[in-house]
Amino acid sequence: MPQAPLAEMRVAQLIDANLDRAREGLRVIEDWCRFGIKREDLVITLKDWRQQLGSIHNDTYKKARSTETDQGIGLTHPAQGNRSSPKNIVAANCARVEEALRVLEEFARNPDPVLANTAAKIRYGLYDIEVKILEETDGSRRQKRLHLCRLCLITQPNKELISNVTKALEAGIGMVQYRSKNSNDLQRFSEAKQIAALCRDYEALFIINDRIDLALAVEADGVHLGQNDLPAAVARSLIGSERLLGKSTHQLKHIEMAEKEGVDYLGVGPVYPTTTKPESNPVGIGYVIEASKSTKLPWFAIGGIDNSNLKLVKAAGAERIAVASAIMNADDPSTKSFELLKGMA
Ligand code: 3NM
Repeated sequence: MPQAPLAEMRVAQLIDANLDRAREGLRVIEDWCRFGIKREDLVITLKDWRQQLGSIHNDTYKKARSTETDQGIGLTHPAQGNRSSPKNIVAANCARVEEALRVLEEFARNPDPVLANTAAKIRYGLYDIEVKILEETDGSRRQKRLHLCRLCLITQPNKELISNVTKALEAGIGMVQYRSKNSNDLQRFSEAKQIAALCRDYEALFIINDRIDLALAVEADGVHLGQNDLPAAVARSLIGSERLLGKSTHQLKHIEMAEKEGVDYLGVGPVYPTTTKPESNPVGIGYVIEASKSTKLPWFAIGGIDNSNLKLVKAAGAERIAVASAIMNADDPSTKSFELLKGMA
């Protein structure tokens, strides 16, 4: 059987090694997009690229493979040990794939122009995807969820707390705020930890009322403060820029102030009388109308909201509502959450 000339054999070996490198690296990036940032759109493209490279990774290249003579096998670089965060891992693999594709472009140009063109096309596409992945921070993910959220459940101490929260999440609520004024920290920590895990499973935001320490301890998505709580600047310095900061407002002056303070979202209420916060006087539907005209921040109408007044609240301009008793005291929190979500659609 005639042997391929040595130089051709070496080029085939080099192409084989770089096709492996590119396909493996793309798989790493694809899995981060699937499980880490849940970007199905990017997964589809990455998978397609892997398959394109797979279909031109033909037997000629695989047969040229010789692990015995490949001097690079088993060599590691000190930088490989520094890939501690998913971001570093993704960045390193993007670089690895881009380099491998560049090598393929150079060496395949004559013997295999289809491969060279495919490698070039994927390399340019990957530069764009890399930027998209690196822009996908915890903060941007939380902001996106906040904008999409229509219904926030405010928890109240309740024997069925975890079960009620689960039912509301099953119905599709976008945010849970843990609020517990009358219990001890051990109980708060245990409950908040369970709800944080549930929210992660259902891809809903989890916010802690008042307690920054608790929010950090259970890795919540943010903190909600009242008018008499810590100044927003202090809260922000503690929670950082990636977590959400919400603030209750009861008059236009509070909205203006909260905007200057750089909070991420507002509570607007209490719209109606509420037994959940009996110390607060209702501000009425007029304040909802004012809020809808005066702020660009995402905001939740809150206080005494239920099916009976939902239409009015929505007509006043509210795109989001926050509700405690209507869901927590419902016979069926799941159906109630469905109804409220439908009313806000
Ligand atoms: N904050 P319900 S009203 C916790 O206006 C809370 O800042 C409000 O509970 C505010 O849905 C309120 O049971 C109570 O009325 C919301």
